[in-house]
Amino acid sequence: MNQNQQLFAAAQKHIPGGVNSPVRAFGSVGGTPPFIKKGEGAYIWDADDQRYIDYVGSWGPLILGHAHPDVVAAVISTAKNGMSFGAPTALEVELADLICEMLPSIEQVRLVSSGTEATMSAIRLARGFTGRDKLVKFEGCYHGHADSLLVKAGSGLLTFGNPSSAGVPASVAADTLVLPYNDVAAIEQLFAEIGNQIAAIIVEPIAGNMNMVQASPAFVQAMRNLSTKYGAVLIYDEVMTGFRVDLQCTQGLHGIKPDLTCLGKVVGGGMPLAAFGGRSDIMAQLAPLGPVYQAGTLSGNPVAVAAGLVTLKKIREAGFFNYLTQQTNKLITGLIQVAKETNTVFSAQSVGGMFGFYFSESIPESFADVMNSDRTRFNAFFHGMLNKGIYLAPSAFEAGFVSAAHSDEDILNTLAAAKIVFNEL
Ligand code: HOZ
Repeated sequence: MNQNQQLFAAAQKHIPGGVNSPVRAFGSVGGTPPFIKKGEGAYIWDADDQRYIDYVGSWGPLILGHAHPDVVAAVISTAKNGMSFGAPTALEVELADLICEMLPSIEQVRLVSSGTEATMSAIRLARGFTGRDKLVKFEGCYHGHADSLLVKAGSGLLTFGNPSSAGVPASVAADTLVLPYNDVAAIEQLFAEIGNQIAAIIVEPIAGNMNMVQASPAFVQAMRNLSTKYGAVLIYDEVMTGFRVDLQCTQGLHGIKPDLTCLGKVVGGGMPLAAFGGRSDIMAQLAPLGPVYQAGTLSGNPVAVAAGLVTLKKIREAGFFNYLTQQTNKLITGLIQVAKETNTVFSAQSVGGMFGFYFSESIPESFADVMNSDRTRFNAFFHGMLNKGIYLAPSAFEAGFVSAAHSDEDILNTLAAAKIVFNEL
């Protein structure tokens, strides 16, 4: 057994499935997950000293690459003054101000520790604000693992073939209404029937947990118009897309002002930090101002805030996003070209530093389209690439990420590996 196999076997003794988050177990692709011991720039190294070009980037946060020196320096210097206080700090005020400056829809923001906390809290807030219970979500969208959101969800639930979780009371799930993604007629019909009972629509405006699927302009506009008309809260879950697809996130690209936005991943620069925010009249319902309770010992943790602040400041530097977008484009157009040369049925797309690729003729627009792509081919491609030192998300239902540390040479090496692997499929 190599080191990765030994560690995976040892991990299973005291950690369920050997992992602390299900997709990491390689359940849908099979095999042993590499245990990562180091990351630097675009690369990670496993316990057997194998180096990989990393297109997971900790599932999105590492937009600057692994262990960026400025982020590491900020974390160390902040930690030297104390790890956590459970009391307000100047740093969190700076981060809140910066988020509100970067995202005009956010007038007030609260910091939390994970994307799950952000979405769960945003939904409670929307329910408290409207006095209504019903929640609309879309098939294949994943918004973390709070009870009311684990209904027909994506990410690990799709990986393991069960898009709804055991342990969620039927009474809780009953208030979650699930519609097909990008289906304007379905959402119009639902609002016409029960629009005045709906507290919120929550959506990944570019879905990244059923692979990457983009919302159409008509769908986005319908969600905005219907929420406004019926007094429901429109929640953009930009945990994955926030500061990843554009400096103003998906909402900037769409020209849409959601009522609430959930952020995570990039906003924490690789540390456990997330946020939710939006209209100040809605945010004013939160305790201590209002009756909707939400709290956390590690909320606004100074070390995490320091990492997030440096990351946001770096991505605002002139040319950063253009470069990131250009590198991601090179990867995606290159993959499409190599697939063509090898007669592989394949499609791919990217927005900013986020991408999706599919073993299907055309880019999926819905959960049903994603389910029609060739997952057996994905699994073979995944392992072929892993063997060649290219680390992709271990599931056909996840998006991929490029960082500013990915060089032209990294991308060319990735394409050279892909050409060999496509030929072997
Ligand atoms: N839910 C994440 C993917 N969409 C996976 C998180 C993890 O395993 O770290």
